[in-house]
Amino acid sequence: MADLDNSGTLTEDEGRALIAYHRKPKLEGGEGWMEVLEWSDFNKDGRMSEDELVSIMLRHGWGLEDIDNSVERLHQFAGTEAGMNYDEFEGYMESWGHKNPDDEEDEEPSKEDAVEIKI
Ligand SMILES: [Ca+2]
Repeated sequence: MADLDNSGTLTEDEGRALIAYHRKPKLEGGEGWMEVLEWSDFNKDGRMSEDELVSIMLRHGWGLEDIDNSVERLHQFAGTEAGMNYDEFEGYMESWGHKNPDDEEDEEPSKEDAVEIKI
């Protein structure tokens, strides 16, 4: 994953990028899916690859069995060998029964507004 130019070795820049990737603050949960995809997207190609999925899951404490299942599912949704684009990632997340927190946030203010009107 870190070998961005597929040269078989890590350049200094690639090494630094890998270290930076692993030092990034973890996601706390509740992030929108676009943010999750961007967090994982090491090579910034707009897609979550198998390596990137494994990395983000390891980093967030998932077990190997969960990671295996997720990788298998990634391959069902990924449109290319480079991984899932946002639309595919959305389908992947929905297939686990997850809802995008970004969508829920859009709905919540309207409920609060309704309460305010009653008062
Ligand atoms: Ca990527």
